[in-house]
Amino acid sequence: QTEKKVKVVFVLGGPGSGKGTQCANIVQHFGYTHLSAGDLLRAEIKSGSENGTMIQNMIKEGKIVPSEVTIKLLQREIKEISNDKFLIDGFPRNEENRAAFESVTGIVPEFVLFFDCSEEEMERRLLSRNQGREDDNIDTIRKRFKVYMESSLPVIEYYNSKGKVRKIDAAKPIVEVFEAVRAVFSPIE
Ligand code: UP5
Ligand code: MG
Repeated sequence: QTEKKVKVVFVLGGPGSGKGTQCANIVQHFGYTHLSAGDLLRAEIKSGSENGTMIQNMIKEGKIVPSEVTIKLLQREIKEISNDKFLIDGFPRNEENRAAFESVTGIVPEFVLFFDCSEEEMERRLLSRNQGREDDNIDTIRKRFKVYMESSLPVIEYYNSKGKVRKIDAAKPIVEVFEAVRAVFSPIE
C-alpha cells in the first residue's frame, strides 16, 4: 500500500494566540482540513478511551501529552480524511514531538505559521473565552505559558533556522490577523 502524499502546515503560537480562530478562516478560504491536536486529545477524553484520564490530568497541569498518543490521533485523521492538505494546530509542542512526528510519519511541514502575541493579551483572551475548558483558569494558564516558553518556543526557533517560519502579528483584531495570514497562503494556492 502506497502512503498518500500530503501537504502539512504546522500552526503554532502561545495559548490563546488565535490558532483555532484563524485555522477556521484558512479552511474556508483555502480548502485545508484543520486538525487541532488539543481538540483531538479532548475528544479522546470524552470518548472514554483508556488514555482519557491520563490526558485529562496532563491538560489540567498544562503538560505535554506523550507524543505517541498525539501522533497516533493525528495519523488516524490524516489517513481517514480524503484531503491532501492539513493544518496541524498546536503540535509539535516540544523537540521530542517534532522529531517523533517526522520519523513516524515521514512528513516534513511545508512551513510553520507562527502567531506572535504578548502574554498579557493571550491571558485576557483565555480568561474571557468561557467555553468551559478545564485549562482556562489562571493557575493552569500560567503553567501553559511556562511550558510554551520552555518547550514550544525552541521548536519554532528550530524551524526558523530552516527558513520555514511565517511570523504573524497576532495581537491585532481577528480580521487584520487574517489579512496577514491570507498573504502567506495566497501565493501558494
Ligand atoms: N481571539 C482569537 N483571536 C483573537 C484576536 N485576534 N483578537 C481578539 N480575540 C481573539 O482564541 C482564544 C480566544 O481568543 C477565543 O475566545 C477567540 O475568540 C479569541 P483561539 O483561536 O481559541 O486560540 P488558540 O491559540 O487556539 O488557543 P488554545 O487555548 O486552543 O491554545 P493552546 O495551545 O493552549 O491549546 P491546545 O488546545 O492546543 O492545547 C491544550 C492542551 O492540550 C495543552 O496545554 C497540552 O496540555 C495538551 N496538548 C498536548 O499535550 N499535545 C499537543 O500536541 C496539543 C495539546
Ligand atoms: Mg486552539
